[in-house]
Amino acid sequence: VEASIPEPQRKAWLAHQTSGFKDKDGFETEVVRHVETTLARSMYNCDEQAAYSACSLAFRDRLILEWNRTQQRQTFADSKRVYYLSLEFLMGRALDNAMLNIGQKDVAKAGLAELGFRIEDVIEQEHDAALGNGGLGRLAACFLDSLASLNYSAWGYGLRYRYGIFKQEIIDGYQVEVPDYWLDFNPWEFPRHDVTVDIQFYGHVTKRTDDNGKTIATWEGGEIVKAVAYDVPIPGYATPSTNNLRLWSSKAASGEFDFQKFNSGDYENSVADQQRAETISAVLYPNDNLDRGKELRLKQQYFWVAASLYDIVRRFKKSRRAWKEFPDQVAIQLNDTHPTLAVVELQRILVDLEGLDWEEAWNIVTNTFGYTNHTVLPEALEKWSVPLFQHLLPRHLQLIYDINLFFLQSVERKFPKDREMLARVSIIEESQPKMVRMAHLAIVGSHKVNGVAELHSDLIKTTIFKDFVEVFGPDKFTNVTNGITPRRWLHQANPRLSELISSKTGSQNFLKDLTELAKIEHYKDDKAFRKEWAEIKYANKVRLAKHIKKTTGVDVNPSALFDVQVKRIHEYKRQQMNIFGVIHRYLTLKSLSPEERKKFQPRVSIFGGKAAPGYWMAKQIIHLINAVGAVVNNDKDIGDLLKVIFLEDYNVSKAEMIIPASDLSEHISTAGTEASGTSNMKFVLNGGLIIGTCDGANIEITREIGEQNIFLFGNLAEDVEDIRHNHTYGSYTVDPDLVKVFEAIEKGTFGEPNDFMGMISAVRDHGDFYLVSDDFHSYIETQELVDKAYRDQEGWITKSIESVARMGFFSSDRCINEYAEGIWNIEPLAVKDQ
Ligand code: GLS
Repeated sequence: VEASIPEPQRKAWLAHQTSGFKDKDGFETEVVRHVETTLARSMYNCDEQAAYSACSLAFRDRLILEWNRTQQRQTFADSKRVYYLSLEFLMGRALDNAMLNIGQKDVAKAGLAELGFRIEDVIEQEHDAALGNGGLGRLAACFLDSLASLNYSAWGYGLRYRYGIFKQEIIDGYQVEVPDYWLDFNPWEFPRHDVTVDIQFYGHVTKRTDDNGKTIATWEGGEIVKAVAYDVPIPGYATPSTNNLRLWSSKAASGEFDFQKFNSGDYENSVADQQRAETISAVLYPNDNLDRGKELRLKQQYFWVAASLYDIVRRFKKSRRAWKEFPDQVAIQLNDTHPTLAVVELQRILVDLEGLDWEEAWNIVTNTFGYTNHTVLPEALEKWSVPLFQHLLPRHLQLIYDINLFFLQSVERKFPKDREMLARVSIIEESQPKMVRMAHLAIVGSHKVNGVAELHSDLIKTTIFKDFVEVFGPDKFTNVTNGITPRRWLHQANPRLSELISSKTGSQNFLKDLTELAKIEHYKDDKAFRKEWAEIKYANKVRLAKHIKKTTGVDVNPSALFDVQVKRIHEYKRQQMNIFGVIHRYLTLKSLSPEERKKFQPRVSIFGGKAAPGYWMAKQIIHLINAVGAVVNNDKDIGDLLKVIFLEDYNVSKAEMIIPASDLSEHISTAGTEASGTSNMKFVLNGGLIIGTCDGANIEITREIGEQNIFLFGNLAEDVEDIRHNHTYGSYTVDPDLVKVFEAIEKGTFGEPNDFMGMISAVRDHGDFYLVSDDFHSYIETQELVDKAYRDQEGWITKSIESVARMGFFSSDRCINEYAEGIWNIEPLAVKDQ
């Protein structure tokens, strides 16, 4: 294309392509142009929403130019690319991130001010892109930021849900779900109506033998749905590299609607096909750490995986390389088992469509894929019923049986006559009905399997995947401890802290190499530094207190200890233990004289998080938190000594406000249940301390920051099984302090006791699977240690500074480099030869 542009125009065009605006005037000109042309409004009629839209469009223009150039350079370099397949990308807001990554937030701030807007208000107009449930989806978003920032050639592939995770409203103390229609105006996506793929479902398979005696399978009939690509540019930080996130949207394959039906008067059914097709990408399943086995979910998975693989294979074929080079050009990472069908689909493409031999194809497949496991919870391990598979994807089921046959034959050779081993590792579970075990398929189809924190990676090797370690040897299994992007979780969320740090480290380089944070430890005794450190935390708490006042009407004192637990509501994460602890504190305070009470450390207990709509117990937990708040917050005896707040609709943008405002955050899962956790890293990076169990990444955080800087408590993972066994078969008594908490609830202190009996009886009558009672005493004791430590403000500030200084390890940049080296075998593309 360039060659056909006359030289003067080409030069002008190239000059235009330099990233960023020349100055604030250049930025303003673009904003005004977008208001008046793209949005067709006059500047006299430009509100904050329009300013947001125009500002986003102006930045998007810069991004897309860099995006184009990055894609050209990557194509030209023709080196290996990684494809990150994830059903969830919890991106949050894009504008602030784009401005910061391009390095022009200052320009935008000045320009917007001249146009009469505060940049904070403009940023606030953006609707979160909430295409995920929790940690797993946010991890994928952090990875995209790191991949671009480190100049890796990488694409994300996901689904463009019309409805992301629901919006949570709290009405009378109960969670109410409201649909999240977020696509009204989304300047950050580019529809590619020319990039479409036809995806087949249902139908049947016919087999014939060709002239060479080879069996040829053909998948015929069924229905076709069209996948349409939507591209989202992903800017790297302080680099021109701009990668792509491609999200697929489903459409009816046969145009708008059925004209025949329409003409014959069947108006309603004429659009039925279209609606049915569009249902596939309509909604994100709102479950975290839970598999529900619904047909539509399997349809989503195949739709997305098949479209993505078609795209990847098409790109590879353009290079005209031999098939055996595929794994040298392509690495595909399976984010959990959700995209595991990609293993089967690639085998199908190679064998059925491209005519490769089984062995050769399977070699290519297994060298291409890597699989990340994100949980050991049995209820989250995906299984699909064989009859459902047979109906929806008949050819894939045959291929799975063949993959399993060859796999089991190899196991048999290694472990002759061990029928139990065969049954345990088989991809097919011999249940009624038979089930396809997706994790087994993912392991068999990948060359590397990784967990997401050291403890978790050890646990998968000794529990759920133990047999596979024997089959494949230990080298196939590895650990890559999760990380978070310091751009969003420090620079964007906590600009003042980021600035203070850069004033001491000498540059913003720590945002590219987080280990440079170590330099601030030299200043931990510097008076002025400490003072500013504390002032920043206080200012962040004031901002959160204002939000609390605005959204709940409750006044909280910013000088109180802010104790925060924000994450999905789940029994294993034990928000119930936290609220029982709060009740215990309340009862203790009530039992004291006003004089004695004054000795207590004032606290604000802050909760936030969504419950899956069908998760009854999680909803009960939310209700109890709100019920306790309603009583405690209005108790004159208590005043500022204790407030209990439930923040509605926890999401990425709220996290950016809440996390920098915490003194203490809670990561208190039953040991061995939280694979990693990532908010633990975000809180510490923002100078908050942690109370937590020896679980997930808490353990490595402790190792990095030092035991004196974290409040650990509770039973260890290695003891959990025995304790559970004792609950069932031995003597079992509930912790006496917890008994008092239950009595208070049952007396009706917090409203109708029956509303909360599920939570109580889970502990008292149903074996206390999550060890709430076993850990309660050490939890309460450790909270007392926290109070004591917090009263020593100087000591607390030292802990806070030391912790931040030692968090370098937890950057998602480190994490992505480990994947690149140990799993994908790719190197960054130096920007100059990109
Ligand atoms: C999760 C785990 O529960 C988290 O501990 C982990 O940090 C996250 C990312 O690895 O993955 N698994 C899951 O299904 N949802 C998660 O958030």
